[in-house]
Amino acid sequence: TRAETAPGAVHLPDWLSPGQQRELLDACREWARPPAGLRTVRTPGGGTMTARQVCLGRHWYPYGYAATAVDGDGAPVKPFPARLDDLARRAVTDALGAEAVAPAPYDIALINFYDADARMGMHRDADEQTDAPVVSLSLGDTCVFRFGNPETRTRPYTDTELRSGDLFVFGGPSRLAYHGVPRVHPGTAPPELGLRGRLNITLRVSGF
Ligand code: MD5
Ligand code: FE
Repeated sequence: TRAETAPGAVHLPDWLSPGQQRELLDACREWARPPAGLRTVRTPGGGTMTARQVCLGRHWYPYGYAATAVDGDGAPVKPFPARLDDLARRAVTDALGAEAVAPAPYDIALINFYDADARMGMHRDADEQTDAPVVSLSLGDTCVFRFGNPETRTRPYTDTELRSGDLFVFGGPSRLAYHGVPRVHPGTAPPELGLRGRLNITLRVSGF
């Protein structure tokens, strides 16, 4: 059941099969290993993000991209696998139609890991230099995803539950909307996946 939360913001529940979820989770576990593995993101104000992160293609740090893990161990960032570009193109086609697929290849993945207490404050993703849709894939525990508006960090917003296997695509006028993850529901992951917590994989076109 396709749901258009706002123009260009499309939720496709259960888009990944259990086998695809398993494969992606196994890959994430490999990507999370050092060098340039999972790390805690430090914010310029001296704080830390509660969701931990691993990057492929380019390393995101507040607020830019680098080829090495600049706020991690400094190692070269792992390459962005071509199959994730294929996956992103299929995702955008299914959610928004073939005409919404960017000409440039998807080249960055940000993988966020949320334990039971992790949150993501309201923010916009504006460090990319294209308006190609962002593809978001969820694994593990269910979360509350808060979709806001392009103008303000505050209401109006729409809260949606994202579950393991769900796809969300943010394109068009929703590409620069404020959004966040106010809570995770611990223990709600499909038992057979064997994941405690939540993983979110975003696929992006850098435009660099
Ligand atoms: C998450 N991740 O669940 C979310 C899902 C991030 C992040 O927010 O920056 O890694 S991606 C949600 C997203 C991306 C791009 C645009 C919009 C939402 N949007 O316009 O609402 O960990
Ligand atoms: Fe974001």
